[in-house]
Amino acid sequence: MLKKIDHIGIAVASIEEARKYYEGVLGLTLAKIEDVPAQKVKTAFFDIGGVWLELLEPTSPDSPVAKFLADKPAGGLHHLAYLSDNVANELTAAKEKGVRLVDEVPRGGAGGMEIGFLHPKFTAGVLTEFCTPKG
Ligand code: CMX
Repeated sequence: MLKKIDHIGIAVASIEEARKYYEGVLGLTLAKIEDVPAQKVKTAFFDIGGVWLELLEPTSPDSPVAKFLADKPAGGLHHLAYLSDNVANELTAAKEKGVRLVDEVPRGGAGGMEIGFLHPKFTAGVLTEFCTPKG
């Protein structure tokens, strides 16, 4: 079952540059910076009313976020992540409804989460992530 929006992923070329806007203009507080080698990204999290903004900076030229930025150099909305009580069940249910999966099984993501993505061609254009705290 989906519970809420957990986070909004935003692709940026540089977290150091982008955080000037989120901190300096919007007045948000940086909660943490975390490398996620499995996803080839560095992440920065800001809490806004119980929803995280997750800045995503590629750490490798073959990162999915590097590919996104190649098409959209200014960056922008990369994905919406829904908190679920069971990522595997969400993936199975979506597949049964004809949605192409990026992840057939959950994998590790930022913040100790299990995550899984649906392909954006099957999700009305917005890349969809499901996430569940591990354990
Ligand atoms: N949002 C919406 N559409 C997107 C997209 C995104 N983030 N990324 C790619 N697309 C679209 C492209 O615009 C393209 O559309 P057109 O064919 O109309 O031009 C299409 O998807 C490309 O599809 P593809 O060739 O099958 O896939 P790509 O090689 O471009 O990769 C994707 C896209 C989503 C499969 C890949 O980025 C992926 O596997 N993402 C999941 C993992 C991820 O994003 N990790 C980083 C974040 C991790 C974290 O939050 O911790």
